[in-house]
Amino acid sequence: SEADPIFDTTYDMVVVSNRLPVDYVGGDGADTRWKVSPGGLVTALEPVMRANEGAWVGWAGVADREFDPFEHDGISIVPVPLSEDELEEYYEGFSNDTLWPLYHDVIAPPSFHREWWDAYVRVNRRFAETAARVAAPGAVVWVQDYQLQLVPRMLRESRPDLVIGFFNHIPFPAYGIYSQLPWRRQVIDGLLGADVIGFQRAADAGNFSRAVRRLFGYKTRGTVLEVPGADGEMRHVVARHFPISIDAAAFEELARTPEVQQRAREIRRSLGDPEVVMLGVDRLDYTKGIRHRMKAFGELLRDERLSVQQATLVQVASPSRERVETYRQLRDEIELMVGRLNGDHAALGHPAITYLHHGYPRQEMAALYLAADVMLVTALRDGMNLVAKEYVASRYDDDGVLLLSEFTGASDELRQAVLVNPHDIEGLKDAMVEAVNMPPRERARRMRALRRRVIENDVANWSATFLETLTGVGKIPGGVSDA
Ligand code: GDG
Repeated sequence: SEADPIFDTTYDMVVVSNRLPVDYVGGDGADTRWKVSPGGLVTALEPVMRANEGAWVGWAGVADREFDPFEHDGISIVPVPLSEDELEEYYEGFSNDTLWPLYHDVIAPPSFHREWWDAYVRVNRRFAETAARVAAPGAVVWVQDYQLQLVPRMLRESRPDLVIGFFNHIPFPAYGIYSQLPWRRQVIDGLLGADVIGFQRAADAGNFSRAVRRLFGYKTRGTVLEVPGADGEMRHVVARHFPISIDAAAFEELARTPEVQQRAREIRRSLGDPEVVMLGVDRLDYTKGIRHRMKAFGELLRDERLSVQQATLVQVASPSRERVETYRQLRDEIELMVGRLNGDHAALGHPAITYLHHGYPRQEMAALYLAADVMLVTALRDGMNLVAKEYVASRYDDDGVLLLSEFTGASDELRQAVLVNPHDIEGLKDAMVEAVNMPPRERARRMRALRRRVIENDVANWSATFLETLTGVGKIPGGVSDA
């Protein structure tokens, strides 16, 4: 494959993320088949990548396979291989069973294993080396998320000419929690290799800066951190929030198609035409508060504050991280609860809860959003929560109630939602009843305000703001000016 010219090409813009924007779906050689993965990051960065002829460095979603770089839909794809062992230790282990629970306020206990850490370092180095190989002199490299926190430092060491950004999609915890991490200094040092470190909420950036002060004693002024460089000079690193969003116009457009509207009516009919359809859409993850919302709903039925003729709950829980033990346990607990709830409260033709352990196409998601009178987002901790924004973007009819946990990043922006503390089951029950009974005028007033917010700050805005900050910093030697 040395003859492949794409190997020798370098790029002015490089995105690095654990997963590529395409998944390997089978075949070999010339017959290798790829499918665009539906993630929001792809939509966010596609236009930027096309405009800058960028390259995307990441894993193809299948272990023990190597692929040559190739072009897909105007974007250069540079696959990074992972072995089955690395998948277990770096991805399922350190990323999803150490960092994920730790960064989500230890809702589940994090596991600390030294072999997992070793694999994390090794795999981060491979990503960094691959990015360094394809980055042109002075290129902008944008590293994504908690799986790759060591990449910024590794890149800076091998390629001090690069402008390096990092965005953390999940929360950054308070120091009292973060400090449990045996490798807490290495991770922060890894991140500090970047010029700009982005977070979802101002609180996350604040937690990060405090950890930098506590562990390294570096000075911080607002969002600017003073970090010693290789030459003894101070570098300025920016750590601030850049709340991510969605392609709001695309969701609205989808929701406006006759097919989706027809499907939304069908969904309601198939549920026995109840007065109120409540909806939850989450990856099956313990951070999402799925049990809390089911418990609250079950008690409302038990107490006869709601009936199954009046209200039904649809819970889409898309399969996630099924080889991690905590996720298997959670699935069993949820499925036990669903069975009990329906056994106790459902009537023929009137389910209490319709539980769907599937992923669905975007059209079906849009139809579900349109069919839902009340959207339940009860996460115990969530970096942003895009589902909340997708629901709002789909409701071009200015109807529907968003019930939203205070522990989501989205709640910083979506103040007109019915805000809840999901740990407070009584409060959650009251909020659900309030949402069910909300008068149409108030629903419309709130939804209009929510929509304004989501449409104004869409995902194009997010990436533009981040990249402007990054290139602004990179162009001034030594970082941002003191002015
Ligand atoms: C992480 C952070 C942050 C879900 N099921 C299906 C499906 N989805 C889509 C949703 C939404 C996305 O997946 C989930 O995004 P969330 O933001 O809700 O949550 P995480 O997956 O935990 O994402 C989170 C995000 O990164 C971005 O920075 O907001 O806080 O945890 O877009 O619609 N999509 C389809 N079928 C499904 O069954 N098509």
